[in-house]
Amino acid sequence: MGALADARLYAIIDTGYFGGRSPEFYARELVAGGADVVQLRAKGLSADAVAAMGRGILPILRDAGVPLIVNDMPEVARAIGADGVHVGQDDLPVEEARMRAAGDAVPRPIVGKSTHSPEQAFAAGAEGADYIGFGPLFATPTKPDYRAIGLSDVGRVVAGSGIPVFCIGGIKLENAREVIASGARGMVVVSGILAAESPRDYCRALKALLLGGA
Ligand code: 3NM
Repeated sequence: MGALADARLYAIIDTGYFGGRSPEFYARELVAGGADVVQLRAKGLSADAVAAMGRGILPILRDAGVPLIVNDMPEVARAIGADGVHVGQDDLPVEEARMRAAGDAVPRPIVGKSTHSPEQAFAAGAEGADYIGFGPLFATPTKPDYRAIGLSDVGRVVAGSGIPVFCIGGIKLENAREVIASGARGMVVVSGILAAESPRDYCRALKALLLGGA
């Protein structure tokens, strides 16, 4: 599996954006486009439904060495042998999430945490998170109740948090350069990728920007 420290493009298979295409389709596209980490996010679905979806995409991701993170549901991560779990500010503490997600297949799961201010970002590092999401940088319909925090703190959060930081929220190809210029090394893109006619090409273009080649 690619080291989290080297991961640049983090994609989310979010059931809210499927538009008739399957999770397996997305998993193949994301892998082909160079996504380094993939999360499964299925707000409002039952644990069984999320587990079934996870089991469908896990072999595709494993073959490519791309870790699968399950949003919010550590027991599902454990049941399917996913690589980790992602929690929000109002969810389980990091160590409890890690304990619940741990199993024979993955004894020390990755735990990521959403953060929405520099204070939360630094606290998540101290709490033992393996990585953080930092955002939403821009207003986004994918997380409608959150205030956009802008780019001004990105540089110091990336420099000071001590763990990988993935900027998130309203990032598209059109503004990715700006995000990178503000200090981002890694980013999460949801609707931009999933709604693209070719998610694979969209990922490739983002990855090229992140690697400084475009
Ligand atoms: N978490 P899009 S913003 C899932 O700030 C999520 O914690 C956020 O989706 C956070 O790329 C967000 O479609 C939505 O804007 C990101």
